[in-house]
Amino acid sequence: MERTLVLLKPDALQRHLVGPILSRFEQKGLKLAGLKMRSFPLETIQRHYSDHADKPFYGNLVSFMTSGPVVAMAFDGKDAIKVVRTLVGATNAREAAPGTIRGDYGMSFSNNMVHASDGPEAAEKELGLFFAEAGDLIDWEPIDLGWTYNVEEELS
Ligand code: FUP
Repeated sequence: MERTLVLLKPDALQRHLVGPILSRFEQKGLKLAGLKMRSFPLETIQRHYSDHADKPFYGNLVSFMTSGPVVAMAFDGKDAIKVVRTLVGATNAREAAPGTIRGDYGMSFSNNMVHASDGPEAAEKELGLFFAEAGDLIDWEPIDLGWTYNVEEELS
């Protein structure tokens, strides 16, 4: 099982898309392991996007991400990082495939509603940034786990 970080960006909240987007992940079979709405401190957002610090769009990206509240979510699942990235779709929402979150709900490159960790290293760093407090992340067992997966082939 893998754990990954998803952020619903300020545009997702302004456009009342928190419920529809969260539903996509839940309905896929991913398990919610953490959920938090905050106006995150500038420093948290800067550290989150530190890989982009030298890019021309970094300033606008950080301003956008601190322009309103963000919903941080952690999801568990087999290959969760890749599964979530596939559900989210291409960065430019205008080019994202129909059926993906960005493809279905967005028209913008920068206001693209969702962030999702792009690999195990990023997931570990980002989960540590947004779910740093004790009790933020919860291990629990959904009763349908044995129906969501094939127990012998996928869970043992
Ligand atoms: P993604 O992994 O799809 O979230 O995209 P990136 O990590 O490459 O970029 C992070 C965010 O920076 C994107 F969601 C949108 C923004 N961005 C720009 O505004 N302009 C660019 O040229 C690239 C990224």
